[in-house]
Amino acid sequence: MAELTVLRTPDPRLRRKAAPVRDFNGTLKKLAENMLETMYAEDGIGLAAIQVGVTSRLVTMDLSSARNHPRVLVNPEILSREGRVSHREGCLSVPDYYDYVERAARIRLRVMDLDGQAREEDCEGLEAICIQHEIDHLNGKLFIDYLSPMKRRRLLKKLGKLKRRETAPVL
Ligand code: GNR
Ligand code: NI
Repeated sequence: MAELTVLRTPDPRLRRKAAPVRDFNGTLKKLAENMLETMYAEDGIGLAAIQVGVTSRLVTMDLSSARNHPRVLVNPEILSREGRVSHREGCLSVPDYYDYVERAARIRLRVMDLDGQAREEDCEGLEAICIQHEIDHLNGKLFIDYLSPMKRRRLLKKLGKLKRRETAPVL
């Protein structure tokens, strides 16, 4: 297994749209394993392939507190949504920023496993929130896109400053 590098905003690669997985082969399984290792190393509850620079509709997740329930979602698709909830979110691609995002409280999901076997399931709570966050990644969307224009401007300014400081030339 190998740990992968997680891209951070404003990396334009986070804005690409991922394509459906069509080849259910060893390369896919290897990528899923490496994504799980990366997700655990970074203490995330979910990770989308887009975040490690791969434009495939592949997501890993583990919502258990013991971190021993790895899940792999291939080509996840929301069939229907119900209700609204607001939850404080964070993102491995947006370090050190957390804020409330409103999403559907319950979703019906169609998803495939690593062998291409499709099934449907109903999700709610943190699981439903995390899946919506990850599917957004697969469509090039970040949770900070939902912020009010004022909050967004403030955050982008802060990120811009951090970036400049990191790359400032040493005189
Ligand atoms: O680790 C994560 N925590 C989290 C908390 C609330 C809502 C969504 C998430 S996902 C995030 C990991 C991540 O960036 N996945 O894309
Ligand atoms: Ni994220």
